[in-house]
Amino acid sequence: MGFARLLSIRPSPTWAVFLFLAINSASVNAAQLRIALQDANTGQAVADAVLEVHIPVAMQGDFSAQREYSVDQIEKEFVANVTVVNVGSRVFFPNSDDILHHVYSFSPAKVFELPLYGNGRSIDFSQIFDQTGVVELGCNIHDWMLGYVYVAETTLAIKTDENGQAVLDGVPEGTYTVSVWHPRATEGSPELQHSVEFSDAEPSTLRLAVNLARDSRLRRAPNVSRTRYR
Ligand SMILES: [Cu+2]
Repeated sequence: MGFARLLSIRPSPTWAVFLFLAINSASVNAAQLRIALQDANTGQAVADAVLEVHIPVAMQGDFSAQREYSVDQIEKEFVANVTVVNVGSRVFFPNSDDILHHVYSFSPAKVFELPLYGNGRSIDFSQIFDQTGVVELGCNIHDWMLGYVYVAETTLAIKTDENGQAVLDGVPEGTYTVSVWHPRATEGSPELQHSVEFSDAEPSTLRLAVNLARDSRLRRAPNVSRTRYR
């Protein structure tokens, strides 16, 4: 019986330590970015801002993934208003409304126009975003509909929540530029580019205040007509 025991391989404290080290080594040299963003004028939290960590091109291969995303159309708004994708990803544009929408973009990073379509067929329509940049979405029927697809170089980009906060894990150690983008951030705002040192010893925290232009977006038109376009 003692002999049989010698031959069997069982989990032991030694194995457990080995396993722990093996799992942990995969995340060694990964740092965390923590963000808190507020409006420089009002002090209010800024949601829907995108922060991107710009790593050298040679490193980007390890931080790329072609994923699938969805920008819905709900009650004549794009939902979410800002969607962060990494380059090469596909974005679907479902239409959850019982009316027709006509999605387009004139942005250099992705010029496209989807057919006019309503609820039901909408999953058929998608686009691959193969250039970095901000793509502004509009609807030919509803002028106030405005949305954004932020196409990042890598997966190292994240959007602030309603508290103006975001946490990005898995950033490689090193010093990189972190950019801040928001649809209403004013040009020349001093807080839009930062050099940040990342270390796995402790999170890198950015507490930022940005200047935002007033929200000049056209409010939705009153629902005076019941045509299929409204
Ligand atoms: Cu529309």
